[in-house]
Parts: sequence; structure tokens; C-alpha cells
Amino acid sequence: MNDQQQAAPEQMVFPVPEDFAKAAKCDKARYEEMYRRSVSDPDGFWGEHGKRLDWFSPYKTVKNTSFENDVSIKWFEDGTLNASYNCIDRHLPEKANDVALIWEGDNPAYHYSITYQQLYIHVCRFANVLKKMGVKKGDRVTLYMPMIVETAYAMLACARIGAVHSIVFGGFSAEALAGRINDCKSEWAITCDEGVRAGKSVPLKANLDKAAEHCPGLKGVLVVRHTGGAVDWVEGRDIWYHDAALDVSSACEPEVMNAEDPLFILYTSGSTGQPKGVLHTTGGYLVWASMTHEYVFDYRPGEVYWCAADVGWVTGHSYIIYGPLANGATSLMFEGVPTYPDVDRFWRVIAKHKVNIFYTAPTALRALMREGDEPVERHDLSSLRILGSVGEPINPEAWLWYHRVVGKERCPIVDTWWQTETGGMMITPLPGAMDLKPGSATKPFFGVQTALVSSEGDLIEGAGEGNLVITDSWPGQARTVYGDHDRFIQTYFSTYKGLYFTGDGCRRDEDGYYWITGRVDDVINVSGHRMGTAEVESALVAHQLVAEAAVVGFPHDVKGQGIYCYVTLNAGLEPTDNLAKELRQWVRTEIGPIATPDHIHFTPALPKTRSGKIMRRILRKIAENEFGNLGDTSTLADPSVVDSLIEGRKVR
Ligand code: 6R9
Repeated sequence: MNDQQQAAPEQMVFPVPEDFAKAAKCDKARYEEMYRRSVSDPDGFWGEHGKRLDWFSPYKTVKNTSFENDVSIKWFEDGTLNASYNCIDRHLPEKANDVALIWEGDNPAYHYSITYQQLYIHVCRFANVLKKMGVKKGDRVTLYMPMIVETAYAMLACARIGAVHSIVFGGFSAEALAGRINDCKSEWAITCDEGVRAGKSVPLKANLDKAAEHCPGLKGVLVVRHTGGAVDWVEGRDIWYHDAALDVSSACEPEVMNAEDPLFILYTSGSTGQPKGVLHTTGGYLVWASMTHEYVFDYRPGEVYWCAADVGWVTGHSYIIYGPLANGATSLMFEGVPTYPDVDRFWRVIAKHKVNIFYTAPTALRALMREGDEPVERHDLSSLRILGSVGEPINPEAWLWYHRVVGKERCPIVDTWWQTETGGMMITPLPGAMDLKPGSATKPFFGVQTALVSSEGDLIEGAGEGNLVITDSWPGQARTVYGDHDRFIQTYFSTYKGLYFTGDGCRRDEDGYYWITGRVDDVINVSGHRMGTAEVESALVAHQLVAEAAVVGFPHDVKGQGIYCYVTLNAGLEPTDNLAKELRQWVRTEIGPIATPDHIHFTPALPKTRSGKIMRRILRKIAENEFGNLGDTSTLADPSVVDSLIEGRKVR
């Protein structure tokens, strides 16, 4: 590894550790062979792997999909099953006393474990409460819940009775919640009195009450008691879960669902307009979530697995609940945040529960990296075997820190590229099969037919850069936008006819490795040179004083577009003109003179959505001096960041 440490991070290669290749679910040869078969004979391949689930009646037809004209996607269409049965009941003969969920509270003193047997009882009771309220198969149920086990029970209870859950992240406002309740015509909602994050309570029930004023269709609200905080009560609409559960049975027969019956709706925002209700169905989604979870994390029975996302995002759906539980795994649910009560919280939790597999986002890693190595080194992380990353491109600096400081150079990092619309991981290392390159999501998972196209729609062969498309369907794919199939076709299948357009730019290198360069709207053109803003960001954060950076283009008289860099320094550092000069020089030497930043704008924080994504739309407008027309800022974690950025821009 010494040789490598001389190389630029992007040129480094971290070979599969030898012991890994031997013990792993899938080595290089097996990956190649399985991948080839998955694309040359999808019916045969998925016909076989669909059997990883328990079906009430088996499917005869495997794949029936078209990306042309009306776009129709069906997998396993004549099979029947139940997702909750697959996540619980089928494990009971062998795993009744194995732990299904470990719950770690925001307050580090609170934690407990739920076995598969207990999960069965809780979910059946929850399902019976929903039935008693009047919830029926096909009804949409909006969940506005924090990271507590009852959220898992509620999701699985919906799946058990055939209701379609739509989770709205607990950090969304009452307005955003109302819009989502109305869009899917949800008559039912589930919430709790309050959530807790970093020691502060989040008024979930109160927000839902406010939202409900704009939701005339809402008939019943089921309320879970969590903190015991005071709540207002609407007689005839609100029901305490603990009251309703007093006299229900602990058994509930799972509803027989068709593979193509809806499992859930999840709202996601595009570059413009209203959020889209992305719809996932039962069979294909569950095959995809469980198979990717098993292969990508090389999951072994008995291991403790922790995905630190929130169930309000797709990562939480697929990799806290459906994937791991379908595999009979032990999944840790964390209520809190990485920096409470101290910046070592993640590492403390890993040591406390002897976590073997840890999955988080680059934004969290960069924030923690900023605190230095010491908080990590306080804890015994020897249980860790695999590390994962998701949500945005991971810059090589953060990758290397994760690998060296957290994984002690022992743990492969799986950088998993995927989207709400894909249901699960799409381009990702399999830890026993792929040599790793920091910053590359490596190669496609089984059945994923990736291609790069130019903006004119021409296919790019071999090494090159373009827009990332998927040329054929995979089982985990979203089937439609709820209530608006035309929008589904328009958004994903009209840019390039007959191809699924991801919205991401991507480079493929000589080894066939994929490097996601970010959303294509983040690509800038400086003096005729195409440049990923992520490249400049990556260079900036490679500087030892920089914690985080976001780069956007802005109109430039001579160059077409100039490079505008928002930079957050490490804790405790003061920005100076000299440092700005130094950073400009730094980027010149890291990438080249064409990438020289035009503006360095120091800021204590960047505008981020509650899922941690930087809102570049806002940064672009501010860089363009367009303060009046910033668009919707309601989904920002801290909207006040915007005002201070505008102030900072005005003095320039
Ligand atoms: C799972 C999730 C999807 C967008 C996607 C891409 C970015 C996600 C990434 C990544 C580079 C990765 N993205 N994972 N970019 N490397 N490993 O995040 O879904 O919230 O729908 O976002 O996130 O730009 O298009 P979602």
C-alpha cells in the first residue's frame, strides 16, 4: 500500500483483501459469470433468484417490461406473496429468538432489542389496530414518524394488510406534509406525540394537526406515545395506539398480494416542480432490496448491521427495514444524530453494539472528519467488517479517511450509487469481487445494464464521459409516479427514447469502473471545458484546512461560466484573504489552471436538505446575484443559512 500512498487518490487501487475473496458470497469470477447471465438471460437469472423470497403461489412469468411508448414494468406478475410475511413469519422456525431490531435512542442510556418473535407479535397487533380503524387493502397510509421501532411495526403492518405506506420524513413541515397527504389521497395517518433529536423534541403530532387543516380527506390519525409530551386531541379522528391495541389479537393473517400490488409510495423532489410520489410494488422491490443487501454487504447470519439513514428516505426503507429483515438480519435503528451528545456518537454506538457493517452518507463523514481522528480512536471499532457510503459522490479524501481511520485499512468500502426510483443499489462494489478505487462506485449490480450517452443521445463506448442511462428494466425499479404515469414517462423516459435517464453524469474508465460526477445540472462549462463541480469540491476538501465545499457555475463574460466556491473551514478557523488565495492556487495545482476558482466564499455552513444533500439550486442563484427568486427553501434543514449566504455575497 506504500506505493499507492504516493499516487493521487483517484489513481489508487485497493485490491480485495485476500481473506475476503475466499470467504465472500461472491468473488471476481463469480461476479463476472453471474453478471453475464443476468443480462443475457434475465428470465432465467431472475426466475432463479426470485426464489429467495417465499411465494404463496409461484410466478410463471418473470419479466414483462417495456421502456417504449407507454412504459410498462412488470416482474413476477402472476406470483403472490406478502412482504411482511417475508420479513417476519418465514424466519420464525429458525430465528424466533434472534434479534431483528436493535433500537438505540437519542439518549445514549436508552436501548433495547426486539427478536423476530416479538416483531411478529408487535406487527400483528399493529395490523389488527389498523384493521379496526377501518384501513383496507389498497388504502394509502401516511406515516409521519421518527426513528422508533413503532415506525417499523407500522410499515410492516401496512404491508401485512395490503395497505400502501407513504412515509414523510419527520423533518418536513406541516405544509409539505399536507401536500403529500393530499397528493396520494391518504385517509389515514400515523404519527407520534413527539420525536427526539439531539435532546430536543420535535412536535410531530402538532405539525400533523396543522397539516390536517388542509387535508379534508383525512379520516383517522393513529398516535403512538413516545415522549409523553402534551398533545392536542381531535375527538373522533385521533386514536391512541396503546388504547386501541389493548384488545386486539397478536395474530394477523398476512394478506395475499400480487407481486405487482403497490407496497409503498415515497415522495422525492426533482429539479423542478412538485415532489413526485414514486411508487414501488411488492415482489420485484423485495427481491431487489434483499438481494442487494445480502451481496453488497456480504451479510452473514448473526452479524449486526447498521444503516444510519432515516426511514423517511429510501435508504431507510430498503436498507433498515425491507432488505435486512427479508434476510433475517439484525438491523440497528438509531434515533439520534452523529454529534449528540458528543461528536463520537457514531463510533460509540458501533463499539457498544459491536456493529459489523456500517452504512452512512458522505455528508456525515465529512462533518465527523472535521473533528479529527481522536473521537474515532476513543473507541474499539474492531467489530467492523464492511463500511458503506450512499447519497452523493464521496470525495476521495473522505473515502481515504473512512478507510484509514474508521476501517483501519481492513474494511472494504462499498460506495453504492442508486436512487429512490431504483428501489435499491445499482452501481456498487461487491466487497469480495471488486478492487476499490476511492470515489468510484465501481460496477453495476446483477441485471443493471448501464450505458453512457452524449447530450445528443449517442452511445459512448469504452472509456468516456456522458449521461448515465439504464437500458433495460431491473426488478427493483419504480413502476410509476403515483397518479401521474405521464409524468413518470416524461421525467425518466423522454430525454432518451427507450432508455431510463438517471439525471446523473458519469465517467467510465479503462477498467470499466463508473465514477458518478453528480447531477447533470451540476456540470459546468468553463471556457469550453466541461467540468464536474464535484471535481473542484473534491480538490478543495483535500486541503487540510477545508471541511466542506460546494461549487457552482455562474455567468462569466469571458469564460461562459465561472467557478464559484462556497467553502466551510475546519472548526475554529477564521477565513482570511491569504487563505482564499492559497485555496485558489491549491485548486490550480490539484486540477489545472482551467479549474481556478473565480470566487471563494467562506461560510460557516452550507444549505442542506434534511437528508443532507446540498441544495445547489440555491447556491447557484446566490452566485448569480439572484436573491429574489430562490424558489422553495422549506425543505432546508436550516433556512437561516440562506440569509447569511446572501449577506456574504453582497459584500463581494
Ligand atoms: C439512495 C439515494 C439519488 C441521487 C442520485 C445521485 C446521488 C446517491 C450516490 C450518489 C454518487 C453515490 N447519489 N448515491 N452519487 N455516488 N454513491 O440517495 O436516493 O435520495 O433519490 O438520491 O443521489 O445524484 O441521482 P435519492
